[in-house]
Amino acid sequence: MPVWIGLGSNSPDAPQRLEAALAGLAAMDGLAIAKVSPVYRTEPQDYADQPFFYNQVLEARADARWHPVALMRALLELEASLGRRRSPDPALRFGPRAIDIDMLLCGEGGALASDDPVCLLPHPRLVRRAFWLVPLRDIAPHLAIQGESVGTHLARLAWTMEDNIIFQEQPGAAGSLIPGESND
Ligand code: PH2
Ligand code: MG
Ligand code: MG
Repeated sequence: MPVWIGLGSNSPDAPQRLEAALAGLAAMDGLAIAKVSPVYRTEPQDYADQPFFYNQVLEARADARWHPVALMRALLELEASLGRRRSPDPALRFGPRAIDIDMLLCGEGGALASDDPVCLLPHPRLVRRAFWLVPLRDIAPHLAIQGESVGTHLARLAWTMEDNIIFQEQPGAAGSLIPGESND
């Protein structure tokens, strides 16, 4: 089963954190990394007052023993082992993070849908984040997300790129969070 995973960090050693996450994923049994996007620097979204992030997307093949929910739990464990500490303060849900490993899409063509509360697929905020869609387009432009191409989703967002730095205007009320959605 193909799976597309997003990495993010805005700690001072972010590039090393992304490398450690890639190495950790490569070392997982039954998971083979197939493609890796460039690393982008990206303007923080959803919580503006924090350093710019480094983001990257990769494509992996998970063998049959990996149910998406089990894979999601393994990704959360890998995050924790790489120094991720979750703040109990809900205001910091989108705040600074040492390492974030997010499952973005799963299944052939990214078509697997899941409403499992620990593993919503497609990732509920994927289509409004240029910091995921730009690197995803680099490695998998053919994917359809909810029936539309990565490029079509990107064309709806107010974003620009300069020297591999992605800027995006914070969406207004229309782009605000759906209460209850998750996969942080
Ligand atoms: N992750 C968030 C919140 N905001 N902004 C950028 N640019 N990159 C991220 O990875 C990111 C974010 C919550 O996971
Ligand atoms: Mg996350
Ligand atoms: Mg995230």
